[in-house]
Amino acid sequence: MKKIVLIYGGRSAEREVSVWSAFSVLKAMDYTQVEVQTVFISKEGDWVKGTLFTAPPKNEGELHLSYAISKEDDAPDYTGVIISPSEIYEKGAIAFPVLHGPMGEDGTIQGFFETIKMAYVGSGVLASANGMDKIMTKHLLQVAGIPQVPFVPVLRNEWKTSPKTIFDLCEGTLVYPLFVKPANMGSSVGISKVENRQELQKAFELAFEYDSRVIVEQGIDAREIEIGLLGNEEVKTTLPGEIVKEAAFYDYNEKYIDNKIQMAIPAEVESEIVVKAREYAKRAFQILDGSGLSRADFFLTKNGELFLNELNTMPGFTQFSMYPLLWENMGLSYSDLIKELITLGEKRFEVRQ
Ligand code: ADP
Ligand code: MG
Ligand code: MG
Ligand code: K
Repeated sequence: MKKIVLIYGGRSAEREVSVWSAFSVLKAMDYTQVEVQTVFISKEGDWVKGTLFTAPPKNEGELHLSYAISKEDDAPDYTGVIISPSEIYEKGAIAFPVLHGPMGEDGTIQGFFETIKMAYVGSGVLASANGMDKIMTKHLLQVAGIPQVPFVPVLRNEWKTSPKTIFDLCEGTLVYPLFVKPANMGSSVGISKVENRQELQKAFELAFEYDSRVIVEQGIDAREIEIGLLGNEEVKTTLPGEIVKEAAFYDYNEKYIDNKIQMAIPAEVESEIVVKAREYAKRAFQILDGSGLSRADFFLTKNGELFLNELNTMPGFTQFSMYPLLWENMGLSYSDLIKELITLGEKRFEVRQ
């Protein structure tokens, strides 16, 4: 039996998505081949040893869902034990960190796996850190010649010492509406769309609550299309899917809690654009040093201009999420996708040993 250590929850604001992703993954594992030790990371950062699954969970309760989402103490059946992170190590076992956002998707936990010499699913330290940081991503995409919207990176210290210079720089380089984002976040947390200087000021204040690095981007009116990536040094891409929008942009609640997003898979996009998007996605994955999986998110304007927005190294992974559905559209089922990700993680580990 192969041992999978499924790690979920996490300290980031995206904890809840992670729990739902983990639940889907657990249900789809092939228990004739594997057993799954669950470990959840609480809001406070405690590592809690959960159940050892040798069969799929029957309901979310088995995942201590309410405990994992928040420590509000409405989980009376909770029996987990707090462990030291290194206790997850077991020879031959592979970690599957279904964690989104800082302290999970950003290279920190990947560094920990490297340190204890444990195989793991997904990107390594460099790609995770690069993909999580919107400023670093943009710098790398620039080097790779991949089109993206104009942007201005701003450090908290610059903002504090000379806000007027920053306002002038943003307004001199970009045209309202602008998007203001913490560099190290995901799931729309801390992001604002702004129409004027007053809103820009507020948006900076909010974004700097989450990170000391903020990016201001040119807002554009565009369709959002996404490409799935799967592989290590050799990587495959999917046809694009589209996020069909109604609101100006999806905030965290709309995206994940209210489930308001509609998807079109495959997206109705001209074939030349599909070819370009797949090529840019691949190039981005390679320049960021991706491995395992990623979802490349693009903007597509009415004039057919394509801009890469970001690469998500641990995209939402529930059975209803874009990334697995993109692969399903290519003929790869959710359970086979999971198997493939585990194989890729093991291969990467062997190569690096
Ligand atoms: P996250 O990592 O939190 O998903 P994104 O950069 O993808 O951050 O931004 C979240 C959403 O905000 C996007 O999916 C899109 O709807 C909207 N958005 C972000 N940047 C822009 C932009 N420059 N122009 C138009 N819409 C944007
Ligand atoms: Mg993101
Ligand atoms: Mg996004
Ligand atoms: K990202």
